[in-house]
Amino acid sequence: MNEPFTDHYSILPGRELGRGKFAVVRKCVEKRTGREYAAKFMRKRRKGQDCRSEIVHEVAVLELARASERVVNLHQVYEMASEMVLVLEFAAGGEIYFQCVAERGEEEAFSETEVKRLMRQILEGVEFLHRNNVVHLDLKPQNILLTRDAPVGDIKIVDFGLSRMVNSHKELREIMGTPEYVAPEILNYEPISTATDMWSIGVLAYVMLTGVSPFLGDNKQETFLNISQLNVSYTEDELLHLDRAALAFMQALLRKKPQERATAEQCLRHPWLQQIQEEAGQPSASAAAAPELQEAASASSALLHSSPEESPAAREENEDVEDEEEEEEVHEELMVMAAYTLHGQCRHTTTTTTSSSEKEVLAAAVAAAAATGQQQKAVSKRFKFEEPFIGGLQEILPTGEFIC
Ligand code: EBD
Repeated sequence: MNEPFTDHYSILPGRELGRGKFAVVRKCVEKRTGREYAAKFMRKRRKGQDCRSEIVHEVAVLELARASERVVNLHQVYEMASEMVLVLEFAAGGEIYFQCVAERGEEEAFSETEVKRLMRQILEGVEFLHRNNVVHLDLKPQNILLTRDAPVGDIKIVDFGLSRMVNSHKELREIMGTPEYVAPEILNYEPISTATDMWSIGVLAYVMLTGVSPFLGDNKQETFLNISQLNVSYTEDELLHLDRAALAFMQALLRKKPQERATAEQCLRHPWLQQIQEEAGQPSASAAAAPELQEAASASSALLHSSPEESPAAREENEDVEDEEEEEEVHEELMVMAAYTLHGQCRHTTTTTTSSSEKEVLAAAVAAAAATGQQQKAVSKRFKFEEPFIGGLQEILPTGEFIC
């Protein structure tokens, strides 16, 4: 399809749905049918490198995932000289992010019953992806959209810009993701697997249920340290009113060893998700549904402590200095570890190589944070409201923008 996109679609005026460094998402209408879509405009050249193949990868994954209702549908693709346009299903409800950070007890925040229904849908999507050897690697509330918001609709998983194929013959190691949601193995430059997504699902469940980001520190180093030390509190006020099965669910996922985490399939059979229709506050089904998950809670509790009020004295934020150039500001918090990926290679080449400088630099950063002293405690806290929020789209291919 080489006809210009604008022959067939009108771009609706008004706010962008999302924006990243190399992509803009806008609402549009197909002229022939009057149907609404979201058009994702993606630049093919980024930092002087041809990144067309990465966009093609994203398209391929979306095509593969056409069979799943839980993944945003790809309608058409247009290729122009310098950009490609992915015409995607329009999800009118937007990101679940806003309901996650809404004040608890208020109208806008999800109830536990709602979270269960949405989490089940998210797991259905992730189970589909994993069954097809796709790992998403950037699961977070900004990448889970709703078909409508009142009443709350169904979920659609979006943004496959960081996704990868995994298979048993080839090891995949990379450093990427969104700090609050990355699994410990990413920080350690250890192999990535479907379990890497399951960690993010654990973080997602925590955030959806409480509005608190469990590993968020005052800066990335602290966040990474909280993750690698499994500094997470299961005694926050926000967790106390929850079904205990909800805690067990999160604890089955927030485990350091990937092989110990529950799979998407196991999660779907977890007691917490068995009685979707039940009233909020009612006790959950018996443990019989997935006995293999029951030990998780006790096994990990030894590692956990409640979070202190203190946050460490302000240290210099030495990150992101390399990211001065081009285009709009991008939400800092959502950025991937720019500081650790400064060399000039395309990230497709970062698989399997040993003793990568990335690994060393990242390990050094985590060690440096540890060395500042106060770090044996959890420093998790709420979302940073003070930071500007720009449309919700993190940069597409965040690693790429530094490496590509
Ligand atoms: N906010 C966003 N998307 C919306 C709306 C509000 N509808 C979409 N934010 C958003 C978040 C992540 C990405 C893009 C936009 N319907 N369909 C889409 C958006 C497809 C995914 C990242 C673009 C109402 C991506 N891709």
